[in-house]
Amino acid sequence: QPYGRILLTGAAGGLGKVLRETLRPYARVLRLSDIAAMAPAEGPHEEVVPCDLADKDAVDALLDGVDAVVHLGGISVERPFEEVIEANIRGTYHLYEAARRHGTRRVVFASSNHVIGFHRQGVRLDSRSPRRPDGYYGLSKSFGEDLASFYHDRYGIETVSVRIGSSFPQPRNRRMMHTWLSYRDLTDLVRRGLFTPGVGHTVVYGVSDNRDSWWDNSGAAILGYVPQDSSEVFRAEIERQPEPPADDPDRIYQGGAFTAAGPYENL
Ligand code: NAI
Ligand code: 15L
Repeated sequence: QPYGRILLTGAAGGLGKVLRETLRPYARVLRLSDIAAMAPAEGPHEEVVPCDLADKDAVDALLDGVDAVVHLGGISVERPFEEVIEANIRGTYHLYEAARRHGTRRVVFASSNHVIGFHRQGVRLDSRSPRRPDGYYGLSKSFGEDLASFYHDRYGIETVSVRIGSSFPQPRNRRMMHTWLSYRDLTDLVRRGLFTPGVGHTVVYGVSDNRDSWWDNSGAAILGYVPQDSSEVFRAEIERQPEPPADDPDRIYQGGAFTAAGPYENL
């Protein structure tokens, strides 16, 4: 049974453009929102509503009539705290407050592997492993997961927080052989996050069936998620790239180069 209206934040972004197409069957109306320009609505099944997540009143209006949210909007790479706090920390708070006020019951939150990014590569983690954020961006996603937990305990809003690995058409480097999430598996995971009953607040890894994964995704069993794709088909191509030197963070930490960004001073 599709939802009446699903809100997709970050609709102008890389994953937003993908899910704009692939989530179509799951709602009578998809409300598409971003601070950046979006393609116009393609028909009555789409609404295009520009909004800055940092604007509390605008986000409140955005949630009017929304049954479920796929929350992708925000800063998606490591940036100075002053930037991250607006879209990701205030913005995600605004979203949950508006969801509470408007009776929205379900959120799928695009968290990130950067909440655990300072764990070393090869260490096997599950969804209960201690978080080790690798920057302000990872910290903001960690906050988002805690916000989801709080809004479930306090107000009963259910969330699936998906710690997305690397979701691109194909892996870009050796690290992403471990972290890659295909668009097909992403869509399946988001769909399950929207429709599986009784998830409370569930944290899962957004990763395909890659060889040598660092993540035990048994926490995703509640969703019945069984990834269909694997980075293996790209191995020969990716392994033509030179191996990074042994001291390159892309070879040491699960979060790769994000662990080495900053410091940000004299802004
Ligand atoms: P993206 O950067 O292409 O899309 C994010 C969108 O959020 C952009 O279109 C941007 O304009 C919008 N945005 C930024 N600030 C905003 C604000 N103040 N108000 C409203 N909208 C704002 O990122 P991508 O790759 O599509 O990722 C989507 C989500 O998934 C992000 O939350 C990202 O952190 C998360 N994610 C993505 C991964 C990936 O591999 N693509 C990996 C891990 C997490
Ligand atoms: C992320 O969180 C970013 O949004 C994405 O652009 C990639 O860098 C990804 O993590 C990754 O770790 O590969």
